[in-house]
Amino acid sequence: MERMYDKKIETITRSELKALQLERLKKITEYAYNRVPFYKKKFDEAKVKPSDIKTLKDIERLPFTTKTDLRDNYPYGLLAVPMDDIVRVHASSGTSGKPTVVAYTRNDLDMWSDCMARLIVAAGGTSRDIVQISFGYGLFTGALGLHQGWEKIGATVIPASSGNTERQVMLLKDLRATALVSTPSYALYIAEVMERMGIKKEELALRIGLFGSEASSPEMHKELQERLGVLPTDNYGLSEIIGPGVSGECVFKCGMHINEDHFLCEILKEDILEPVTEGEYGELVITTLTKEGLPMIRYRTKDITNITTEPCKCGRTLARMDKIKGRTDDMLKIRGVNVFPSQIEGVLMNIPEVGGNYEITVTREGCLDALEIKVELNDGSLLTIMRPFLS
Ligand code: DLL
Repeated sequence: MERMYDKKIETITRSELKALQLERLKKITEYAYNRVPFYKKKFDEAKVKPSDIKTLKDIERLPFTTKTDLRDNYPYGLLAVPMDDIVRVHASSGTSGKPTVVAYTRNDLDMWSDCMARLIVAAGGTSRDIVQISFGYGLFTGALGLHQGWEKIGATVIPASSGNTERQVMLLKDLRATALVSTPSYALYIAEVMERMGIKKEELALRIGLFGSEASSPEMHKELQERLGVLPTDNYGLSEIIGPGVSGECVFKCGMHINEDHFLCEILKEDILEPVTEGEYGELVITTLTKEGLPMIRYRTKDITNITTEPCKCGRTLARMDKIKGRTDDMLKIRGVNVFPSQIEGVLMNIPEVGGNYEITVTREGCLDALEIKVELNDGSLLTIMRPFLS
């Protein structure tokens, strides 16, 4: 059996897990209903009470929550605790100019680090690793999320942040990093810069790479393996739910194990939002079962995937979700940043010289995604904006 961070939960029987999930679902619905006026109103409108939750299937009676709800209640309207109990905020971009703000209590941060620690160990991480975190530190959940998880397992963390890629390569080489954490496209870019600098992968000590926050294909993973000498694994999450730490691949790389004792996942048919049969693709909807600061009931991620509960070779019984196949909306992820075309439109339409038509194209610069925007001006001429907002 593989090494595990929390064997008791990671190998729990499906029936014990379901019982635990039901107990927690009852508690969190009660908690959200009593503490967050937004949920009380939504439940009342849907004519459902927390006491109606008697089985896991009863979750289908609860109303959904969306990114728009977070935006409408910006910045702290959905919090279930007084601000005094909040110890951290993060944010991600929303559909308007305002970011989506998320907040954590002390217990939320502990739960988050435990979830991360499980995924890190599943991906092959150990206390002996020296890990370079090349996600941007700041409001983005990626860097601090992974950072706390690696520290929790006792590894050595290099908080390199992103950018200044030649320096990243120097740090990887000189500080003898054995693990790399970044977006998959940035890892490929690091490989490209390393090759340009005339440094061979054999000169590095890298052995594993935890990549996430954007889609990566098996071909991309093969390339990462060849060019950086790492065993790459994919990990998934979103700020509204916790950040990274929702699910991640084990070394067998056959789907991302979900931390199901904290995140109850449903896959719903895209158009009618009703459950699919196991294995079918649909929209992932997540309910946080233990989060105190910002509980999320049936949050529509808009991400498309499927879930299997078939046993995994690693011995974990936690269900696995497939790589994200796409989105049900038009959100783009460009270099780890969520970009909504409507945000760009909002900016363009406030410029008096700009006419009504524009075209957004996602292009490739080496291994990195980039945006190009063609705008029709009022005088009939065409303006091309390359790499808007990206440094
Ligand atoms: O990207 C959290 C994260 C950080 C996950 C680091 C993994 C590693 P947001 O910025 O809120 O949070 O973006 C969430 O990114 O709804 C997906 O559309 C996309 N996404 C995240 N991970 C993956 C992945 C973080 N492994 C949004 N594959 C999500 C494909 C991903 N898409």
